[in-house]
Amino acid sequence: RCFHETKIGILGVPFEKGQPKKGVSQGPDAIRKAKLVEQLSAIHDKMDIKDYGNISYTVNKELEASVPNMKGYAEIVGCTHEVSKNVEKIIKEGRMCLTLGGDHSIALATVDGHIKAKDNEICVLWVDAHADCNTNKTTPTGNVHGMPMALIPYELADYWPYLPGMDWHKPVMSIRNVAYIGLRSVDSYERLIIEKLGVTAFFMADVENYGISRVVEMALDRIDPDKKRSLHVSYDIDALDTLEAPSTGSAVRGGLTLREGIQIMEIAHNTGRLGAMDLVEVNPSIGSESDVKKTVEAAIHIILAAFGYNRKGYKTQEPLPLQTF
Ligand code: 4U7
Ligand code: MN
Ligand code: MN
Ligand code: MN
Repeated sequence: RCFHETKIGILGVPFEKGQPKKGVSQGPDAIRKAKLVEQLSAIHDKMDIKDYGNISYTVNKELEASVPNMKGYAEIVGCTHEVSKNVEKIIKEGRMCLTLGGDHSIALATVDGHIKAKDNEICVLWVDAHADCNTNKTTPTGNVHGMPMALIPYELADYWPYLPGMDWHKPVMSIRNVAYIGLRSVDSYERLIIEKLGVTAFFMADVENYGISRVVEMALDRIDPDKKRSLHVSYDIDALDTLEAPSTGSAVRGGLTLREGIQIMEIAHNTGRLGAMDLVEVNPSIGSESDVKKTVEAAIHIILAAFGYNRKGYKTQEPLPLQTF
């Protein structure tokens, strides 16, 4: 076997204030406990994995309720600033950054950190049942895990009020470098945004029509036509069908199979340009013990595929050992 070194930094973000359900903050530790690092290490013998542990942050209570329709605002500001700094640092240390959530609000910060580390030369695949592009004026719930995608691109910056405490956050990337895969639960204002801005979006019907491999190839072609950007995959486990990933807070039936979910990351890996990945919204407090086990195992399969696990087995350069009996 001849492999280049694979350098990964793991960052746990036990954050759950971007949505109302308890338990999603236990996602990172549940995934670690199912032997994530051990299984990543077994992919090949040049895996270099550093676990940076779970993030801690402080909250400025004065920010609470300073923006209408954004629940948990002060906590969001405190956590995301810390996440952005850590992701930037990990990537600048030469590692691909694997962020374990936590709810999806944290992705506004993982993308920000990636942008800062790579001078804005990134593109984003958003794998999700939902479009997560509500602003505080369009949100039906006030839950910030439904908003990160509206905070990331500059095309939507003017639709926000001033966000106190978020001055570090720079919406400098274009929505043209973002694609969705797996959509099937999109609010009407989100649909308006997608259509008005011409966002590259592959809904479940597209997965059925083209097959997942063509969908991913088309998405990558659109968001990085010159094949030179660092790829960020923000993977909400609810992109998978509820049968595959029941332990998550906003499950929607009719989703991706685990096989499709794995293939997305195999293709992402094969680009050679994966720079960062988020795996979010695994909630070990939802469902039965076997539901949780199933969901965590699905998350691990998806992560392993991202970092080179090959379902075909690996090529060897050694001849078969001679049988001497
Ligand atoms: B997730 C929702 F209204 N769109 O904004 C909202 F349906 O990160 C759901 O994808 C958001 O899980 C789901 O609250 C956010 C709702
Ligand atoms: Mn979702
Ligand atoms: Mn999401
Ligand atoms: Mn979700």
